[in-house]
Amino acid sequence: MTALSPQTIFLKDYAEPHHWVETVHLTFALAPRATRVTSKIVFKPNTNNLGDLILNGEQLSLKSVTVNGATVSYEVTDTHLTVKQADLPSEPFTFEAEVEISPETNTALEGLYMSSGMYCTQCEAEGFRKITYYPDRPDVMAVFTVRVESELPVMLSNGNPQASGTGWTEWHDPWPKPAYLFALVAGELLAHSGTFTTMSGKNVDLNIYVRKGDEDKCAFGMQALIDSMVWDERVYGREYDLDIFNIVAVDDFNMGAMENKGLNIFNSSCVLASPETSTDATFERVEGIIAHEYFHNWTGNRITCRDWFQLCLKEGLTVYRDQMFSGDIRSHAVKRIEEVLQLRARQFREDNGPLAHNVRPESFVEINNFYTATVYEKGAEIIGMLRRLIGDESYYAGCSLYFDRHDGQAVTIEDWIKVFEEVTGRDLAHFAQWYSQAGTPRLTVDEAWNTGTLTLNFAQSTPATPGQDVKKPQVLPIMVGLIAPDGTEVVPSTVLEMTESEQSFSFDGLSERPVASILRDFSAPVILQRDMDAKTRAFLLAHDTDPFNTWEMGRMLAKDTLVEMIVNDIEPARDYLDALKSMVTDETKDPAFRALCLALPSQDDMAQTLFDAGVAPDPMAIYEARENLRHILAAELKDDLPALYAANDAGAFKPDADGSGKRSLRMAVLSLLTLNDQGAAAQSLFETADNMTEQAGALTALLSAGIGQEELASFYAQWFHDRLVMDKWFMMQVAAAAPLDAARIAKTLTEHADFSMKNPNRFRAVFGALAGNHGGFHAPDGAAYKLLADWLIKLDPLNPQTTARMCGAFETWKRYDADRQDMIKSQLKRILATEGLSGDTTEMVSRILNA
Ligand code: B3K
Ligand code: ZN
Repeated sequence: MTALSPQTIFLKDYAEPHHWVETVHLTFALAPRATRVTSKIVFKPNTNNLGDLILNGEQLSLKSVTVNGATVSYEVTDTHLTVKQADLPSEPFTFEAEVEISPETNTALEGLYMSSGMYCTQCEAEGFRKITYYPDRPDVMAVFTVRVESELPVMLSNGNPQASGTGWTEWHDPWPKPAYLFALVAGELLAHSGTFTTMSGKNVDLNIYVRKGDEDKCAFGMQALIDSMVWDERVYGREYDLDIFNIVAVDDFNMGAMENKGLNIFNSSCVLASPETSTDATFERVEGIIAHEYFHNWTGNRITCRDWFQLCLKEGLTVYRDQMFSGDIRSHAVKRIEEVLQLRARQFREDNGPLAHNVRPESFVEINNFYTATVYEKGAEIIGMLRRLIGDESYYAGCSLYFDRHDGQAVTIEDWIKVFEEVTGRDLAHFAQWYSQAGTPRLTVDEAWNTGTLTLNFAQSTPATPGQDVKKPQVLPIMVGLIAPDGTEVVPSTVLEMTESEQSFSFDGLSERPVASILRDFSAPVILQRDMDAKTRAFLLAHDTDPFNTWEMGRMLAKDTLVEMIVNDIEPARDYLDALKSMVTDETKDPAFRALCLALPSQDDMAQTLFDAGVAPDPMAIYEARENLRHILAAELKDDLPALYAANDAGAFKPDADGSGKRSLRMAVLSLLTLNDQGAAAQSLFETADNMTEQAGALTALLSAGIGQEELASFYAQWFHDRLVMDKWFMMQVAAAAPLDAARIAKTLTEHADFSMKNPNRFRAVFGALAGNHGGFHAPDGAAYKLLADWLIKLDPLNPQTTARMCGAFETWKRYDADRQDMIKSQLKRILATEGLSGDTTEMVSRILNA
């Protein structure tokens, strides 16, 4: 046996496997600590690359191996089983093995494990190797037949049910797939069922399987699934391809959900929803994630990735598709603003720190560490830019060609780009650099006016990122419109294509000097640095026809205001206060949009903004300025808040865009109102609310104002039996804590009887909230740094994947003063020095430290 030593894998080293797989038969005799997995795999030597049979396998207790029914000599290490080429037939052969595994003790939640008495699996990216010996790589696609044996009433796997009897069920998946899409579930589950008729008239049975007690939280998810199926047929012409589509809700899950063929497995927090227990944000997330996993059926499953470096091929595209879907069924303007908020908060943060990497990375140690905002969200932005550059018609023609040409294949980014080159006749080599150059471009612009002609002089540059010192100019689609001084739009949205470091674009025939609205709809993922006075921003805020830029002007005014307050102790400018007031009280505007305008930039956003401007951010000063501004806004809007609060009562709860928009404005208003009325309105709403959005909104408003302890206790008494609502209870207290209280509150919560680090949702509720409470995480005593490090060290042996992911809390350490940097570094070094630290966490901490 050799030891398991983490190895760096490189994109450039890709080679086809020595063997392809034709069919797989698996039998699972389920038992909590001794599940027997019997495999029968037909291998075919790959004549392009002949060699030994190399199978992955980890934490397996091997019982037997045969080839064509006879014993064979083989070698086993902690990670592989190898049979020498000389000992194998040169024709296709049948490999059989029997292994034993222990799902009950599998706390890493990867492979086959148990959650609240049910068996379930998570194989992406490399979990199948913890189930049996197999070439666990996405380019090996095969047809699977699976037999499950147990006493449990529900036994599921991929594909269609084929046969069943007492104590067993057989499933057959006719579509070749890589092992990462394998899934198995068994348990005492109830189904919420539905049906769907596809565009060619095929009936599909739909089920959401849940534990008893959750049956009444499935209706919304079922409707979202049906909406997604309709949308993918209508917009992309993609039809579902099995007789059945199953979703299962699981409590212990490392991420949101997983797109296993015909058997999606969901974190219960991302599929269950009811008005009393779920907020509007949860409803929206459930809808988006159900759509995302369903859309993977074509972008990911029917067409998959050749290797894990191509992850963005399926993830970026599928995020883009789910964003389009959500925009279509909700509001494009609101969704786009939310997407950009998310992109800036997570992806720009990543791109501007030690973890910056290409959308298609060139090396990794642990692929699970690359399921990042860059791969997902920047990956989606690339698709959006491509569509802007080539237009809708070419975009859909390229997608159709991609689906036709590569169905059933494991492909690369080059294959994806090539279809668009073919349909447009364009060379997209420069554009494709978005996949291989990390970092967020800075775009500057200055304007020149000369009798009737406005010239925009753009310059772009991208700061160095780890391992990439020299950056080249990117292809940037810059959407621009021009507004005349009287507020009319004289040039509608036009896409300028910038390809050089410096480039100018002119608009002539103008009678008066217009104001340019630049980067409409956030047409490229860049940081636009544009000198603009408050008056011009306020002008665009009032007159721009592009909703994204309208919001963006308000946001820039808010940021400028906060910067002045933090750095120079200057009171907010009148232009900002007046503009905000007129936007928030403008009843012709969508309430959801007004709520977004009222929301202040986050503390983390302000820290990055200051750092970009060359100022080391002081987290306490940021917190105080932001609180101060909240009080100033509450006073400015004193007369408007009660009326706005009353006018935006959405009435009976419906989780649609209209209702949720009104509630989001109402809750944003309540948060300020609470600063004026000592919590009277929030307390009364807390008592009477019939939905979680308002109940939790009221509680958050109280906690953020430093009150609400009684309500917090009564919330617990009302909901202690509901694990998903309890996650909110844990999260809210830490998220709303004042800086000097946050670590203490988080620590007390870890001592609560309902805290468990084995459940990723609960762990994230406390520590995700702590890391997200900027002032609290960066409190001067370093208590939060230490507390998080203590718990990461405790969690790592149980669940390396979640531990590694949470290390990202420290990724911004370079922004802060020397004291904070030293404190963070010493915690990171302490984590790194932990005996037996997982490869996942070692890779993350080392990357963060080597900044
Ligand atoms: N493909 C999965 C993510 C798997 C993460 C593995 N660490 C969910 C998704 O993106 O749809
Ligand atoms: Zn995905």
